[in-house]
Amino acid sequence: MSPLPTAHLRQLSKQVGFDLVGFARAEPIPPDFLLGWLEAGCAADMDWLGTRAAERLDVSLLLPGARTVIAFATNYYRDEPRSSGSPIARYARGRDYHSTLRDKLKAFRRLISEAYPEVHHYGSVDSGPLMEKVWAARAGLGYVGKNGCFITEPYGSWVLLSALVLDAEVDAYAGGPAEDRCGHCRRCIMSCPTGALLGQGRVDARACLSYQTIENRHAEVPESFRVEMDNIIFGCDICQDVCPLNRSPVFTPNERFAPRAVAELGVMELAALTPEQYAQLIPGTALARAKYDGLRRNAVYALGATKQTEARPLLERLSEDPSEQVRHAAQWALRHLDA
Ligand code: B12
Ligand code: SF4
Ligand code: SF4
Repeated sequence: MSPLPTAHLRQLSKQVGFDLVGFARAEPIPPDFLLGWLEAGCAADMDWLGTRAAERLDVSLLLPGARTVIAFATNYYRDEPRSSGSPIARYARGRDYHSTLRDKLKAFRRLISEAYPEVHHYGSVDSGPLMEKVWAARAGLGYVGKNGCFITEPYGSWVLLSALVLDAEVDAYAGGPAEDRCGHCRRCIMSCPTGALLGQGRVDARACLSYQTIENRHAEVPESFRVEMDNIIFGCDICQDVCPLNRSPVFTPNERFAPRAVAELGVMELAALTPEQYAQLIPGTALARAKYDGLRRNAVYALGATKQTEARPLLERLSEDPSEQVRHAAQWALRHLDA
């Protein structure tokens, strides 16, 4: 089979609405980045990152005969005043990005199958066993900054990634990651409230508020981290907000990233969320991952962290909530108000 023309693939990528696309050879990934990180315990309890490590490191285990990985980046930056003070990280304020990216990838795969029916492909968005930052770097879309995020020239780090593995060659491959533009800057490392950034783009998930507010649904958030949850309820953008390479964000016209009504709520309103409001506001957004009690628990921590005395009546009510995690969080927040 002759190599697929990248000019045509770029055109198809644009047609389905990806903002950046690049091409990398499907070579195995040196294991140290992932295995060293897992061995150091940086994955916290996200065991799923280790269980499919072999596939993450070698895409030919996902698609026999893999030759090429196409990496895509999608800009999600929106800055509507009504959501500017939201305690929800930017990427999660609109429709669930998984479905937005999955739809684009599905459309791209359909076009590839029509144009090149003999080519097989394996696609993944976020939760699949693909190291998306590594592929985006190899495909020349940017590089991994000291804040652990993938930084592109046109959009900074306000991009979401996805990737597609093909069992065909393409006619041109990128020469590797873009030039590292961090230089001597350490702003993100100094600004991370919980010391989660270890240098060289390594993130200790155990200490990252993004992990604690989204993935840590079973255990309590350690007290030394709770006190840093100032206006942080789902995800954390601090190490991106302080980055000088994010100073000129590009506003995406993609309506699916437009903030939904939930992004207009403050911490107190989220702590007081009723099951009816939850059912009305949360389904279809990424916030559903934290579940009803997880979201309220986080909001309650945030009320305690900022010692909001006007929240006392609400916290007293929540200290008798049927959910153990909300109850414990409210009892802690009340103690913290008085400390
Ligand atoms: C697990 C995970 C998390 C964990 C751990 C974070 C981490 N940095 O590992 C937690 C829950 C903390 C998290 C948080 C966030 N996440 Co997250 N997360 C992932 C996930 C599922 C896997 C990441 C992973 O494999 N980590 C293991 C480490 C060892 O690998 P790595 O992250 O790729 O980093 C190493 C390599 O890239 C290597 N490297 C760097 N350059 C190069 C070049 C080459 C050639 C090679 C070989 C290697 C290499 O060095 C890095 C450090 O060792 C990816 C989706 C995916 N399938 O990839 C999303 C992903 C990384 N997350 C994403 C997002 C948006 C976030 C948040 C911004 C959300 C938020 N606002 O709260 C935060 C950012 C926190 C931070 N500062 O990084 C986006 C990143 C977008 C971007 N522009 O970078 C991704 C890609 C999801 C997506 N589909 O878009 N996340
Ligand atoms: S997302 Fe927040 S807690 Fe995590 S590394 Fe960045 S600044 Fe630190
Ligand atoms: S804040 Fe500075 S060190 Fe951190 S990612 Fe941005 S440029 Fe790099």
